[in-house]
Amino acid sequence: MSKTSKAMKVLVVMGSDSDYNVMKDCLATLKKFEIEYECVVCSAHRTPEKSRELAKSAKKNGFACIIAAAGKAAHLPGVIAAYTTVPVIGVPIKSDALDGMDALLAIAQMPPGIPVATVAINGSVNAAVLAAQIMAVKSKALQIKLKDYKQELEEKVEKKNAQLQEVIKNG
Ligand code: RP5
Repeated sequence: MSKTSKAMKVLVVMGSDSDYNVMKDCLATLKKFEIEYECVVCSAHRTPEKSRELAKSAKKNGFACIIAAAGKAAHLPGVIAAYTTVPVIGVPIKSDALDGMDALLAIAQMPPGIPVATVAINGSVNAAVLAAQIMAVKSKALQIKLKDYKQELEEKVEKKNAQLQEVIKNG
């Protein structure tokens, strides 16, 4: 599916298949930017060896960026970041008990030297956009797509503003 280049893939890792409902928007956004990705379920706690292997092989497997999503005691993004120099973007997934604050803090509060670029709770779209922006450093095509994307956002806001002005005028 890639229109970028062979070494411009994103690895999307989810702590559970139950994270897919949030992460499907991330995948859709990667698709929109025509970024090739692989998406796997892998848990830092339930499949620790797989987490290590995925992280350690990410660079040689051609991944330019890793997006890791997890809820609750969300150690997955940090554990992956510990094993690789590929940039890791963490997505805290909202769960019932603490509304995602648990995952947000677990993902964001990394020790110096091992960063995880943390997006908002359930901010899976931004994870994809940030991955695109990281990869755009080496891709003119992606730079253009990102510029178009921002233009689309601007146009949507202006359209909503125009509609609101009508409501205000007539209300
Ligand atoms: C985390 O625990 C997962 O990322 C998920 O958000 C949460 C619940 O996992 P399941 O019990 O639904 O598999 O590790």
